[in-house]
Amino acid sequence: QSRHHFSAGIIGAPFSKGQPKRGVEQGPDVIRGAGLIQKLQKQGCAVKDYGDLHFPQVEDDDPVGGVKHVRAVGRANQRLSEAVKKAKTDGHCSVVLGGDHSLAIGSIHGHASAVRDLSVVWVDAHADINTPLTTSTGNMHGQPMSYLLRELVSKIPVLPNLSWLQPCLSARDLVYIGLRDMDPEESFILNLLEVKVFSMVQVDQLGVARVMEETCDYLTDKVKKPIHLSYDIDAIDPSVTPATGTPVVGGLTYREGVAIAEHLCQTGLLSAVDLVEVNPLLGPNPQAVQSTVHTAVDLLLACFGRRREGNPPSDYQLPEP
Ligand code: HAR
Ligand code: MN
Ligand code: MN
Ligand code: MN
Repeated sequence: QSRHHFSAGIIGAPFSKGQPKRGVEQGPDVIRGAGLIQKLQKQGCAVKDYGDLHFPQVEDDDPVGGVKHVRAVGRANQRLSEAVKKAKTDGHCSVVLGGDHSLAIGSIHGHASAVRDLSVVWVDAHADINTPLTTSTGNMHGQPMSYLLRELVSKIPVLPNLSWLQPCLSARDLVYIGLRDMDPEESFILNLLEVKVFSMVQVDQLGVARVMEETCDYLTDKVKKPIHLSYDIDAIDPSVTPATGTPVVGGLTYREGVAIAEHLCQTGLLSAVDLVEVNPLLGPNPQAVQSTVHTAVDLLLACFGRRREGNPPSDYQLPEP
């Protein structure tokens, strides 16, 4: 297939309690149902499917200071962290199929505990960096990054079922792409920590190719750390991926979205991927859901070596008459 040998460790995470809409827990089923594993294998990628995690019911999960389902989110992410750590120590690029974006807490934590030091590329319409004290919705999928950043540790209160979590990422090692809907408090935090952000303004002004060059230059400035790609499907424009809980107009095109995944794949540093917020119960019609799911699959295929300019097999011999 290519010089690279790709190996994906797939973890289904059917979890939806980080946000209020039902359906996003069906993400792993519909992404698998669209043939992800067979397509990865067909393009020469080794696949280990760890199946779906089971998240037990958490009793008495009343809001904590307005934050909803803290205990369920905490417990689910503790399990996910262990699963991702296992996939990494087994030697795979970990792939977490969400589920809502609160799952990034466990995914990034588990990845970090396996590789020590990593960088994160967060592709999203949203920054998901509210703290439990700045959130206006109380939804945990709008907060995961605040729990992970070392610089914010003094701003995070003690929360039930989250005491296992230690911040494992420095703001210097984070790049956002595709942002266009931040709360004012989130913009304040991004400025305060001087986080590298390529919002849709920069995508418009620079083009996606230059955004990716600058992203990689920035992240690999000193040492080449493993890259964690956390891909929220709502980064893509809702004309392409409408089946998601919080669509925002003015997003990445299909081509820009795929180009981001292709470029990160070609760094050889891609070490873990999340694909989250696909909700097959949303979207106006079945075609809208299909477009969303197929785009999610194509993003993952690009992460594992598929290139639009062609994929010549390296071990092929032309038949002779
Ligand atoms: N900023 C809002 C909040 O904190 C909306 C967050 C929406 N998040 C996602 N993930 N869909 O990116 O609730
Ligand atoms: Mn998100
Ligand atoms: Mn989002
Ligand atoms: Mn590069």
